[in-house]
Amino acid sequence: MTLEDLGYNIDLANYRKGQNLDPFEVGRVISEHKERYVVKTTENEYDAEIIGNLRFSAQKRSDFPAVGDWVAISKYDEDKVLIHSVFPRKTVIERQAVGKQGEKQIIATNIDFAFIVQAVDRDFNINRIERYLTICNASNIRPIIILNKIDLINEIELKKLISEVQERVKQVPIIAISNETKKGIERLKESILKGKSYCLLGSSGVGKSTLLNNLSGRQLMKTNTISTSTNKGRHVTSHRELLVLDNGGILIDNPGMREVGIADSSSGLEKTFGTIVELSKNCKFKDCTHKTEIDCAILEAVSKGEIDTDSYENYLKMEKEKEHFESTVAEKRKKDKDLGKMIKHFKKIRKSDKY
Ligand SMILES: Nc1nc2c(ncn2[C@@H]2O[C@H](COP(=O)(O)OP(=O)(O)OP(=O)(O)O)[C@@H](O)[C@H]2O)c(=O)[nH]1
Ligand SMILES: [Mg+2]
Ligand SMILES: [Zn+2]
Repeated sequence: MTLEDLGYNIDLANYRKGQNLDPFEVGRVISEHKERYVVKTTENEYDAEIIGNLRFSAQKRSDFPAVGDWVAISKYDEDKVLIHSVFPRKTVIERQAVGKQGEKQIIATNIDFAFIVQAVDRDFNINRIERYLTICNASNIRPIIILNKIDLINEIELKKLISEVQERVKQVPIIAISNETKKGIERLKESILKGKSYCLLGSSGVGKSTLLNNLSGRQLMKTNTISTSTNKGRHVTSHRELLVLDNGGILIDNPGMREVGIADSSSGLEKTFGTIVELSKNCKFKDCTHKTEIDCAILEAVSKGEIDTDSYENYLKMEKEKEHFESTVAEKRKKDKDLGKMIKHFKKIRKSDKY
């Protein structure tokens, strides 16, 4: 195995040189669990921890290594390494951290393509597809929609679902598969490119890990073996994991996500809802909210049926989440600044007290 097999490229090599990181080994983070990492190199998989300096200088969660990251490491034991630094990320797929307003959680880094997996049974939801598209588009990750479990429906039902998706989501490939009958798996396998990194996204139970096992031809990931009807909402995959397939594709499995909150994804929304954003330039008011205003180009297009009503509502909802995220971040910054001022003020008083 070479570093290139893990996704290493010329940009990373140049960075390594520029930063004088040659004395260190490099590897890729393939799993993360509570600040313990597994780093894969050409030779081995190591248990890894970050050096104190890196922890000390980290200001936010995203300064810590994440699955998909390239890191500079040094060996200190047979199969243990220390992480000294994280290479700049080419792409980051992230969401609003669950339960932590104004904070982001990284799902994976340095991803080229994302498989947005939905099962065609009760999981099917185009609003949620648009949500995943938004977090992919925010970082130039190319999305591919996978409709799984097509063994559960007939041809006509499948055709209907596909055209429903195509109605709202333009220019994103859709691949229909079944892990059960293996239909579509070969086609999907052939589309996977050597040296490119793929991330599997989707709710719990849609069959991400089963798909990964099918693509690799091995039982690498634990999957849900209990009947799904008695097993609602139980996650089987507990953390992210990176695997290299025989055909050279690099795949990252994820635990299912219940919430895909939008953070500061302006560019993601713009790209996902291109028509809506483009049309908004024709609204009469510059700060049009597209809800009640007169001469709103978007409301007009919705009433004419040129824009799908569900898509419009979904866009407004995510736009609101984005604004909420941004204002929470701004508030936090202001608080920190005020606190800083206060500390300065008290220091001054204490100083003058001495005399
Ligand atoms: N009928 C049918 N069942 C499938 C298919 N693919 C997966 N399953 C079943 O769906 C269940 C969940 O599969 P997993 O692969 O564990 O799902 P997951 O997306 O990895 O779930 P989390 O790890 O919890 O996020 C298992 O019982 C699988 O056997 C399929 O194509 N058809
Ligand atoms: Mg899984
Ligand atoms: Zn408007």
